[in-house]
Amino acid sequence: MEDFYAHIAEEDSEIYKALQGEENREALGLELIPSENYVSRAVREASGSILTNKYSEGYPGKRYYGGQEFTDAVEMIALERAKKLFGAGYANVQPLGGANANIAMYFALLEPGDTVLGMDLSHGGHLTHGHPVTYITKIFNFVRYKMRNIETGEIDYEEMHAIAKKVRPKIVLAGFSAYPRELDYKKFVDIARDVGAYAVMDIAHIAGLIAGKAAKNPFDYGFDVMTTTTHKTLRGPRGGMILTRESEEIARKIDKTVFPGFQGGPHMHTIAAKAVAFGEALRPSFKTYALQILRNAKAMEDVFKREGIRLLAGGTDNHLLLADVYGSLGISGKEAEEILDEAGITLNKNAIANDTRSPMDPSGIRFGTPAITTRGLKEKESLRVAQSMVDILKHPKDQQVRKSTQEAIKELSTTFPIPERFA
Ligand code: DSN
Repeated sequence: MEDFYAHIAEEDSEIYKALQGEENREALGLELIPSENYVSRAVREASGSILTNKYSEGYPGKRYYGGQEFTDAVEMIALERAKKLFGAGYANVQPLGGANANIAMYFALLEPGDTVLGMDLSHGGHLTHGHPVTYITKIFNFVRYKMRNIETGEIDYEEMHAIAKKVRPKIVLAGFSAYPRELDYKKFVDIARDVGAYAVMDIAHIAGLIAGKAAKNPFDYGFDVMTTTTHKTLRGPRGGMILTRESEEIARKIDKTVFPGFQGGPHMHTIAAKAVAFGEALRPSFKTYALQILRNAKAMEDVFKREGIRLLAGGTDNHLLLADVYGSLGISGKEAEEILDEAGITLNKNAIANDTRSPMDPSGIRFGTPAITTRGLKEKESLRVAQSMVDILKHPKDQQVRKSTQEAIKELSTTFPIPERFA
C-alpha cells in the first residue's frame, strides 16, 4: 500500500497522515456497517485514474466536448456490464450517488405535485423516499406504508393497496436502508398496475445480492425501474445508477433528467471504477461472495436470538440485522455503538420501528456482513463476532469482558487481514 500513496506522502503530509490513519482503522478493526465494504485495488486504481481530468457532458457518441474516444469506451463498457448484471434493457451510470439517482428518477417519472407511495423511514425506508427533512418533499407528495408486524417484518400489503387506491400514486416505491427481509415483489407490482403507477425499487442495499443471484431480481417480477448505489454490497466505487427494465421512453426521460436536468460533467473516473466493479460482479466468484454474505448474517442472527436479544423483523433474509439493544439490554444504540467501537467493531446506532427514543440516541443498532465477508470471515467466525458483541453488550462495565472482546476482535482482524486484492 505504501506505493499507492507515494506522491501524497511526499507532497501533502497532512492528508497522507489521515489516509494512513484510515488504512489502519480499516485494517485493525472489523467493519459491520451494512452499507460499507472493501473495494478491490482495481476499483481504487480506476477511481483514482487519469479520467478525473476529463469533461464529458452528454452520453457516448453525443458529447459536448472533444477528445471522448476513451471516455466513450469506458461508459459503453459500464453500461453493457450493468445491463447484463441486472437483466436491464437500459442503464444510466452517471448519477453521482444514490440520492442523486432517486431525485433524477422522481423528476423523470413525475410531475410536481404527484404522489409517491414509499416505505416509512422508521420502518426501514430511506430519507430520499420522502422523509419530511428532504427538499424533494416540497415538490412531490410522499405517502408512507409500514410493516404490519414488526416482529416478522411483514409489510402491510393490504393497507398499502388501500392507501394506493385512495391517493393514486404515480410511483409505488420499494426498497430500504434498514429492513432485513425479502419483499414480496409481485404484490408491489400488482398494486402499482392496479392504480396505474410505476413500480420502482431502490436496490441500493442489496444490489450485490441481486447481482450475485443470492436475492431475487425485482425486474423478474415486472418492476419498471431500479435505482441503486454502487458501493454497498455491489462492492464498487461511491456512486449511483438507474436501471430501466424495458421501456425506451422511460430510459430516455431518465437520461435527460440526469444530464442536463441535474448534473454537469459525469465523473468518468468513477464510471471507470463502476465498470471494473461490474466486471468483478459478473464473475462466478461473486456469486459465492453474495451467498456467503447471507450465510454470515444468518450465523449472527442465530447468536442474537439464542442470547435473547430482540431482532427487528425477527431476523434477516439479507445482509443486515437490526437489534433492539435498549429494549433487550437497557443500553441505548449510541452507547452500544461506542462500546463496540472501543472493542474494534464499527457499526451504527439506528432507530427501530416505533422507537420511543431520539434518532441521535435511538434504541437500536444496525449491522451486517458485506465487509467481513470480503475479508474472508465465514459462519464460524461470524458466530464468534456476534458472540463477542453480545458478551460485551451484556457486561459493558466488566473490564475482563472488555479485554477479552478486544483481544478476540484483534485476533480475528489479524487472522483475516484485508485480502491483498482488496488492500
Ligand atoms: N447511508 C446509507 C446507509 O448507511 O444505509 C444509506 O444512504
